Amino acid sequence: MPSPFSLRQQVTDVVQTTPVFDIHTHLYDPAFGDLLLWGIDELLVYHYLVAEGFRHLDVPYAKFWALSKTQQADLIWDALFVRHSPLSEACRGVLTVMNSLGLDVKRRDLPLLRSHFAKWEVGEFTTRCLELAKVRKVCMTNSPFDDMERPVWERGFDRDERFVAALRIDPLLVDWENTAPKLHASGYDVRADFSGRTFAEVRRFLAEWTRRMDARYCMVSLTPDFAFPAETPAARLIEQAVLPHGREHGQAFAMMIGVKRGVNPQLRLAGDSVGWADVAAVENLCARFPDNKFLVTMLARENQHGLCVAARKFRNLHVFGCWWFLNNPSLIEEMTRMRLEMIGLSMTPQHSDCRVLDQLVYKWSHSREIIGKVLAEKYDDLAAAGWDPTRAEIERDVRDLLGGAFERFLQS
Ligand code: RAT
Ligand code: ZN
Repeated sequence: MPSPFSLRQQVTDVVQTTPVFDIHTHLYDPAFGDLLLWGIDELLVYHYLVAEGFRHLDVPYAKFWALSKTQQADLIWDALFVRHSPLSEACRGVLTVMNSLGLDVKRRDLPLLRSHFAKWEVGEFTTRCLELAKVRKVCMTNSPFDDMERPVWERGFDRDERFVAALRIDPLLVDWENTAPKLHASGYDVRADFSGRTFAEVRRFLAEWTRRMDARYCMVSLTPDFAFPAETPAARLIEQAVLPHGREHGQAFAMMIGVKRGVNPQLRLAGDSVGWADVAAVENLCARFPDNKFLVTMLARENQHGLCVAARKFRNLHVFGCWWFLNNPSLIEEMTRMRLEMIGLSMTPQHSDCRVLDQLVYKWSHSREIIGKVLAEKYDDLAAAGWDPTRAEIERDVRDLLGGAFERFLQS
């Protein structure tokens, strides 16, 4: 039997070194050009930091947004790193990135940090970040409704095989009234009142974009009041278009539930909030559509236990990630422990949700630290019960947690 120390050491080593498939990000294949964000200024104007920065800034919102990105970054740096210590998770993340890239953060010299970034070329920097974070594959978030992104898909490009696609359809499900006319204008015979060939045409739209993107799954974010069944456009479209499409193409449907969009619109992307949602909607979908696969993450801390219980009832439900306001060490630890205790290894404890390439480095190093710690405790408990986990078993399990279980679920 390995000593507790060496068992812990082994688990930590394996978690630190196993390459991860990051199953939800907002990063782009470098072929998308400027849509792939990277560098110190992008890190500083990340919306998590904008929200925190405004707590100290007394500049009017409109004035802030009228500034250049560099000027905005200057203000955030000053508010969150110079005038206060950068203790929050998002602030610490910036330091982890700089430090991992070998840059000296001690000098608190933003222009110097900027000058280091000026030396990088995006292709090399992509490889560097993926290597440092030990990320083997990144799933993008790809919207056919995005006017910047759509033309790139329509033109076609050479895919970087490290970046895979996910078909994001929020406007279709949560803003049907405004989306129906747009679909109609682009050649789909849909009607706002769902009459005629509407559902068949939405399926044609989903199938065409799935093919064009080679989308691994289809996804949406939903408000806390999401209900199923319901007489809402979202529920009707899910039942009559998204799920039939999923069954026909063997494609999972990902739901990110619990976001309240724009509670403070002045903050733009940083202005969204959280609300408790009813897990019954997820259970009803899983029960009624056993031939569909559902990937679910929920935003409210209070929903995590109910979601684990649901996953115990339905094998067509795969729980993933510590999303957004949950992506903090204390909550990742709590959620990872709860999930391991309730559903074992049949889940994906984390995704990064990165919007800036460099963030891969901090999001994964911070998460690996916690996943490793919780997992080590769990193997210790097994050892105490007379079960000797072997290195090969630990490696197998960690591969599962870092993307393997997810890939198997998609293929099942
Ligand atoms: O975490 C985030 O960056 C949010 O702004 C959202 O993008 C969220 O992750 C989402 O995918 O809707
Ligand atoms: Zn996201």
